[in-house]
Amino acid sequence: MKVVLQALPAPIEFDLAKAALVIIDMQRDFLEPGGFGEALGNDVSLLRSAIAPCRSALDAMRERGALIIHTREGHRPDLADCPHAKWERGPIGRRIGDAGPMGRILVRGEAGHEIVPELAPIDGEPVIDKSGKGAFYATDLEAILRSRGIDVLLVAGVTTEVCVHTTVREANDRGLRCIVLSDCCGSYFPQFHEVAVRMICAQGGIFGWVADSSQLKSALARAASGAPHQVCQESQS
Ligand code: TIU
Repeated sequence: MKVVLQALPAPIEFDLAKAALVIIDMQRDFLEPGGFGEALGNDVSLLRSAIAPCRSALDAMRERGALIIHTREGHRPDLADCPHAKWERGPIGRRIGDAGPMGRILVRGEAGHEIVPELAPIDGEPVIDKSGKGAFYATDLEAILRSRGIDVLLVAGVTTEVCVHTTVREANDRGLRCIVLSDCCGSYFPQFHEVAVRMICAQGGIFGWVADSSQLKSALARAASGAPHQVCQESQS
């Protein structure tokens, strides 16, 4: 199915069969008190506004049978994959691997490592466990995308300027077209979110395109109905 999305800096057309929704690190460790995000001194409530738009994009893509991929940032229980330079930057007593109210911070298998219930993966949706900020670093994400013939990523998740940006930059360098769904992303620093989103689509779309969940839903509905595509570029706040 051909989809035309009214994105910035320009509308983008793609085949839904070659597109995947990638939801980055919507984990309790980042979104709930007591996890890694809070240990770093952040107000984790700032990320929660991304949950409902993410769910809406997720439902729309699931309904149409599109590929959904979830990622989680975290480490092996023995921390063998956690570089010392990453570990030592946390506050003493609340570092990666330390015990917290949601289990050991940023460790696979612990409660804090799970994706928030609203966005929980369902059977058949690949979950990529990553130790870095980018979802391509030391993972099989690229192999999964190539084997399914994916050339467009719709990207959501947290945080906009850290794991979303890193992943989009990695994907862009691999020749994938990335569309960041701005309302489905969030940051502990609202000003960083705004600037990070603008950076992606500046300079004619230096790393990719930006749209939001309602533009995605309209584009999918329009494509499914066979209605003619809108050619005008809608303004976006
Ligand atoms: N701290 C912060 O903004 N982000 C991270 O540590 N990881 C992700 O963005 N997932």
